Amino acid sequence: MTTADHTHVDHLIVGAGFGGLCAAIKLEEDGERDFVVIEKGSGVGGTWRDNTYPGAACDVPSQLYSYSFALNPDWSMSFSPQPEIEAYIRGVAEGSGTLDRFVFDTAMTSATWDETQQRWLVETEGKAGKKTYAATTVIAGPGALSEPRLPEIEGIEDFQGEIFHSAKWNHDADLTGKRVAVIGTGASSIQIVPELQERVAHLDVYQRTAPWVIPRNEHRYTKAEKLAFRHIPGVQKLARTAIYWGREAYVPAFAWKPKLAAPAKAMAKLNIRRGIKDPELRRKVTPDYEIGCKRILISNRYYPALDADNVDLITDGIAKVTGSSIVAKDGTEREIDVLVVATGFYTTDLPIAHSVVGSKGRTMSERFAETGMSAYKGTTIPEFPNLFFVVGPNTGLGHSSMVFIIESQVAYIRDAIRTMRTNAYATVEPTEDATSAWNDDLQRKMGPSVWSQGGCASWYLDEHGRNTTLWPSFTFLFRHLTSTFDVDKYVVTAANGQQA
Ligand code: N01
Repeated sequence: MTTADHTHVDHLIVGAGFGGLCAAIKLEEDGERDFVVIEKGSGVGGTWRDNTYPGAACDVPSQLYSYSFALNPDWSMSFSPQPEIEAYIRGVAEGSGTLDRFVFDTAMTSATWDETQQRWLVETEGKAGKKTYAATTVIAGPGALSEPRLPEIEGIEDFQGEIFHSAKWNHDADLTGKRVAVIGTGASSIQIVPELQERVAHLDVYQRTAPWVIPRNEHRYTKAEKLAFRHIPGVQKLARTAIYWGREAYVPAFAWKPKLAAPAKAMAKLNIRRGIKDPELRRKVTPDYEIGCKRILISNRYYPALDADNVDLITDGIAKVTGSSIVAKDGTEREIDVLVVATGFYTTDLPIAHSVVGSKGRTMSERFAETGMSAYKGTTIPEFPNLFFVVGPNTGLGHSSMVFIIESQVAYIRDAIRTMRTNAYATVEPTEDATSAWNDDLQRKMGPSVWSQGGCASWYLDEHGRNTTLWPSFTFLFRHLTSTFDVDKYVVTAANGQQA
């Protein structure tokens, strides 16, 4: 329905990545067809559409990195390259019958709770201009790793050569035979570095903190395996289940008993010895904190690339960037043509939180400044009625597939919407008590874990050192806790505005 200045919809979904698409498909299945998906990019895929850098691939096994309702027997590798994942998501979207309600190249600029209408007024801006939606619910799936973070380095804005972030790769820039620098040594960088090493004249890699890198146990699926996945009932599910439980077995090591992580650490050290001959370089790349504290990376090619003659690893820190060079803190200046900034994303200061205004008239980030970034079950937040996050606070994983978490959250949201329909509730909003109890318990579990106490700084932690991004336990537990909408933990109102 469209009134003079608003288009009314039952549900407005923000983002067309794995999360937003899953929500759209499941709403459709429930007959909740009055929804719109607002997506700032020009297609589905989220992070898998944006991260097209050379070497981009998943570090979670392919079998786990798909929806449970759309298994893919055709993965080519045990860890999928980015183009295959993007194509997979596109294929699922095209087969879902929901794409007619996706609005691409359009960003949500603000969402404000309107108490009178008991709706979200969502302003959007895109190719077709500005538009306001009045939505009963907002399902926010903007992604936890979607807003590139640029480093604050003196002079970087004056650099005259090509400069781009890993998540915004400039494919028009020909790097062949160039002098290139990469800042950062996280998951993106270690995939980029081996690709660039083969192509550029010289590569400088600026490492602030060494990552733990274990071997990538890569396997190309044979024709026979693919046929079995496709035609023999249960084979692919079995493979998926075995990998799932293998991953869950990491949790006790990282969450409670760091000694159990010793084999992973030994594997990573062996990876260094195998990949690097130079003892000084081996020393530089050996981390000084517990394995798992930052995301554990996987690569067979990163260390050999660093050891190549045309690569320098610089660990002295960056003093400044000039028009054509980087000056390290020891004063050494290195001329470059191209600067790749692989410095990660805004994770603990979610950009969307700045533009969502709740029932108390303050933004979500103003609330978070007081409470820390937190939600009830990673999904709902007091003051923000009828707003549901997919991949919200403390739902990230250091060990397994986010698609599992996404499906769990979407199941919870579906049940919430069913509950609202069945009981004619106009609004649902988690209580402050339930939210703080959930988060106190979560932080208690997080406390002793390597994700919080592993002796490193990481994107998991906020500026107070509090881990607001990861789920600190088994994923099956998260699934269990989100299996039904627990309305008793919510303040609910009926359509007349009275508490129900
Ligand atoms: O980003 P990061 P990423 N000066 O934040 C350094 C997922 N992912 O894009 O460690 C100098 O991990 C920073 O140094 P330090 C995955 O979840 C998945 O690589 O903070 N250096 C670090 O080395 C991953 O964890 C895949 O000291 C600076 C690097 O930049 C997440 O995305 C592939 C700096 C940033 O590493 C993010 O990975 C890629 C500065 N001012 C990514 N600022 C898969 O395979 C930052 N750094 C699925």
